[in-house]
Amino acid sequence: MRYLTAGESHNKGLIAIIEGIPAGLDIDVNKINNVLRLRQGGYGRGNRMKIEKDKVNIYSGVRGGYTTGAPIGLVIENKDWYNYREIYNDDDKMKYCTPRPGHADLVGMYKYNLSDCRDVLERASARETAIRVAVGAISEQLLEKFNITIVSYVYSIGTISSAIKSNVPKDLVYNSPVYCPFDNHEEMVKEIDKAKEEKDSLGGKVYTEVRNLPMGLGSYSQWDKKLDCRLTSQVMSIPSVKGVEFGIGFKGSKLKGSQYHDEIFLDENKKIYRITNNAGGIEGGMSNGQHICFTTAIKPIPTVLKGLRTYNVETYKETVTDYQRSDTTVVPAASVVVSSVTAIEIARVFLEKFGGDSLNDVKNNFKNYVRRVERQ
Ligand code: EPS
Repeated sequence: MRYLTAGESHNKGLIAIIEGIPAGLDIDVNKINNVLRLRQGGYGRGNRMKIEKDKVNIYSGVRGGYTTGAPIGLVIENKDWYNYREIYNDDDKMKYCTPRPGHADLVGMYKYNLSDCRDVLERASARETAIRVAVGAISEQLLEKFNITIVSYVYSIGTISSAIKSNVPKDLVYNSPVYCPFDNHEEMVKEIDKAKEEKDSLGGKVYTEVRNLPMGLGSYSQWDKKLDCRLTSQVMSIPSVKGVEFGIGFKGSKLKGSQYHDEIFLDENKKIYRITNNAGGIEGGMSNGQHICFTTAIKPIPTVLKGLRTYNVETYKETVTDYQRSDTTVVPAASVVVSSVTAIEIARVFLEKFGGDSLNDVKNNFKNYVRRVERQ
């Protein structure tokens, strides 16, 4: 399975083509739109999200509600395009000359030999993640057929943090305005309000858990087949993500081997089990049958309303960044994107191992493998 996206933040819309989803998968469009709604939400979002009502249009590859095995074409329209339609191609009206530190604006302009940050920021905007969420929602619907679920939640915003817990129900996450299933989510809301008043932005951390994945996805045999490498590259491709740690992550570097490693036990039926999951469910670049778990660090977004020091690319004078409408924090929204890209990569590795042209073929391949692994 592979996919590509196209589209800009204020142009007509966002597009994806997915190839390799097996035939015979029933697609629930409402479920896709529900995840799109979650990505638009989360406390701390700005005014753009009041304009957009992201809904996916399936242009190809699905007939009568089922995939046909043909490439799936997806489109999400930008409602804000309507407001920009007459000026979008007007260099003077759309020009953005004060590159934001931390955004792609400055380097993108030099790299592509452009004279306007607008040509960079339109594509570099995190708006692109909307269409990836739609691709992720289809991937998730495939994984659900195999009882594989993915849950991401926020556990830290600014200076407010909670301890991580495993097996948190998804409903609990989305009952919270900041997608944090713990009691201190009210404090996170206050932290966001304070940052908004100060015209500043906030980062945070997200925990992700992949449940019921059988052992043996990914491989030690080549660097680019390792599951942790593959998941990390998907997650790091989300704007604002600055770090990914599996299991107990960096903390593990302070432990001794005898403290860190997840020892292997057999129950009375000779079934393997562990009592710790410090490695985050991945050993030798392969899933080991435990939950896959990792945390993601998200930096505060670069559009800071009080302004950051920069220079004007036309006048070459030092100045501060121009006022732009903005989110105070994208951490809750980013948690939805992390979950979506995780679903995409897990579906990709899953189909590499169990792939077939139809869902039935995949089910048979999966069943045979699980039977063998459980017998051993
Ligand atoms: C976003 C749309 C953007 C921003 C945000 C994400 O809309 P606009 O630029 O029109 O306000 O709200 O973009 C960024 C955080 C960024 O760094 O570019 C969206 O749909 O998620």
